Amino acid sequence: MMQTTFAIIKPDATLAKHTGKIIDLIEKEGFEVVGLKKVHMTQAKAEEFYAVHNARPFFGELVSFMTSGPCVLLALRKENAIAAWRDLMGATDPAKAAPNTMRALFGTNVGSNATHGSDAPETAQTELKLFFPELV
Ligand code: 3AN
Repeated sequence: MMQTTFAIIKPDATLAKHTGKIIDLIEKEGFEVVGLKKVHMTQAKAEEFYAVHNARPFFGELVSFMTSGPCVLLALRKENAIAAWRDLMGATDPAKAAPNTMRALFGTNVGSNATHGSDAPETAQTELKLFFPELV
């Protein structure tokens, strides 16, 4: 099934100048980049985006990390894009991520882990609507 998922290249990766390498790997894996923008998220936007995690102990840390620099936002289209991008990202903790995944290659730790990807079709819709309202 053709799907569009939502991805973020997080501030650790944009500040380390890994944006080009990550997008190159995304395109080599057969994704079509159907939306792309670079934004420095406000605290309010980051809190809205991560609202599902607002009871977690690391919520404050997460919001401050996501607003610490620019993010590159992507809408990615491919067959089964949601699972395909999660596979290409690797596990949340870069130390546990499979070789050659985005988080193994570019992540530092469980907080600074280079990329985000929607985890389900409903989440992808919500996240795309939040950042790419013109596409949904
Ligand atoms: P994923 O992004 O792989 O779906 P989730 O949903 O478990 O992972 O975590 C959501 C976000 O919270 C991730 N971006 C991750 O970097 C961050 N996160 C998860 N666990 C921690 C933690 N223990 N400390 C700081 N940030 C965390």
